[in-house]
Amino acid sequence: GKFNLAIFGATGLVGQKMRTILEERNLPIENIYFFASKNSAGKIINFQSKNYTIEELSEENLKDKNIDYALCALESPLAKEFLPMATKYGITVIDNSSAFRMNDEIPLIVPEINPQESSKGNGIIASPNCSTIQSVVALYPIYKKYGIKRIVYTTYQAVSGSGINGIEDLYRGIWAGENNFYPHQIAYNVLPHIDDFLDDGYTKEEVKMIDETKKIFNDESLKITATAVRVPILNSHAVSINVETKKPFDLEEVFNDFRNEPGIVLYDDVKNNIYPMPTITTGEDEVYVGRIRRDNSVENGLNLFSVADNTRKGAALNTIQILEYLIKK
Ligand code: 2RA
Repeated sequence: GKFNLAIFGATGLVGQKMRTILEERNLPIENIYFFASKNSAGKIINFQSKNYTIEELSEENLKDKNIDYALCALESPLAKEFLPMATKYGITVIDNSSAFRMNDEIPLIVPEINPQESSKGNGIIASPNCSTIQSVVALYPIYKKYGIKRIVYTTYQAVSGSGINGIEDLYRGIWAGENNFYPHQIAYNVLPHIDDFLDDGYTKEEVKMIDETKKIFNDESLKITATAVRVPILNSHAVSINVETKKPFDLEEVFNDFRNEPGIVLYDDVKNNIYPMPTITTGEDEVYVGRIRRDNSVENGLNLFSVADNTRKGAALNTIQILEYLIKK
């Protein structure tokens, strides 16, 4: 049936993308409310050719609206501040932020993999980090059939992962050789530095990929390492994945496994220069997988390359697919 929906953080890049995708997918929405910070309150935005006034996200503005679901595009600190309160008013929140992902009571959901977990939790459902989502979607057919011992991730992440600030810094770098968001100029450069560094020399982004992969597959035995790199492209993340399976595999069979997996486009015909690229995936919903080849340096080794639109499947679309699963139940 119809339901009342809220977007928390409606004016940021992910919040705007949530609105775009909701326009595309025509969910049975009764009423929709757009919440943002105080300085965005009062602005008008258009949705399904109707004008809506953005409201400041506050308990006062939430409590009497009978909202059923909220898609949260807030940064983590604000998500921590507002989401527990929102669930007090019976709102089920699907959260794109990293605030609650590793909380044992909170399910971490990729609809292609573990949708059934979303019925757990206390009203908050976490959506994984963008680079994690496109990696586990690509790995799922392998995990299901051959088991996985070890994963090595290397990412090539677009500046849109940092929102509007990242996009502006790329242009600043191109036009003026300057930077004031990233620690160094990103234009004509790569930064092996996404999110904060930890004492062990890893970044939080790398730890997110490691911890979230284990939680989504519900498999703490997985051996995983990651290197997350910011690259000077506007949109779509790419991830080079080296994986060691438990069981032996036949490469032709692996190609077929990818061919039949929902949410994946097998894009691999290197004799014709066909392989996943950000210019192909931007604007698309699926995770594109290619460069599939055996890694002969280890037993049961496989290399693959996963590319996806980090603001769609990596963020807004994944939260909306979780919502679609919940309303169908
Ligand atoms: C990034 N994955 O790309 C992080 C957050 N979206 O910056």
